[in-house]
Amino acid sequence: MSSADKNLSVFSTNDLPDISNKKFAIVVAEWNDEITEKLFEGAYQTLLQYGALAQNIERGNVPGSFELTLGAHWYAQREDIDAVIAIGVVIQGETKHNDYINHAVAQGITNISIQNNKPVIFGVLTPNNMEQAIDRAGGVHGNKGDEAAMTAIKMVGLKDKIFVR
Ligand code: DLZ
Repeated sequence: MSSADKNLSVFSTNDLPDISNKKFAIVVAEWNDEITEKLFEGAYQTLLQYGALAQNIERGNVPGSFELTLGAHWYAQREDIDAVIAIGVVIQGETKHNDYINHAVAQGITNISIQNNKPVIFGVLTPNNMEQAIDRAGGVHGNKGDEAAMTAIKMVGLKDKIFVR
């Protein structure tokens, strides 16, 4: 399915783990905040809906998506945090910046996830324009924040399944 056809808020919810004792951090880029606030809200509400406790969800803001990697790394280093969700929006085509930012953040988040041995989720929209961003921030294509939170939940569950006996 192409991403244009996918609704980001529709996912399989079979066999989800109990996350009532899991801690999550959500790192939010302030650039394009009219969109990132909606993504944050989607992620936050999805974690609550599937069993996370409000006191177990922390939020930290960073200025732009480029800083998501370091912000997420700081949270991921904390023993008590089980998963980190990085939220940002980089509009393609506005400046050359987007190539550098998108690649750096995607690579950075992959690296810190592996270094810290815990899920660090890429909740970053990379649309061609603002309309596509709106469509994926609670619009016709659902909410990327919902999908990022569900990914965090599933990865936390998989880690426990593999390592906790
Ligand atoms: C500079 C910049 C540009 C041009 N575009 C975006 C964007 O679309 N989305 C985003 O999250 N951040 C953008 N930034 C800011 C950078 O991520 C970073 O915060 C600055 O380059 C630091 O000076």
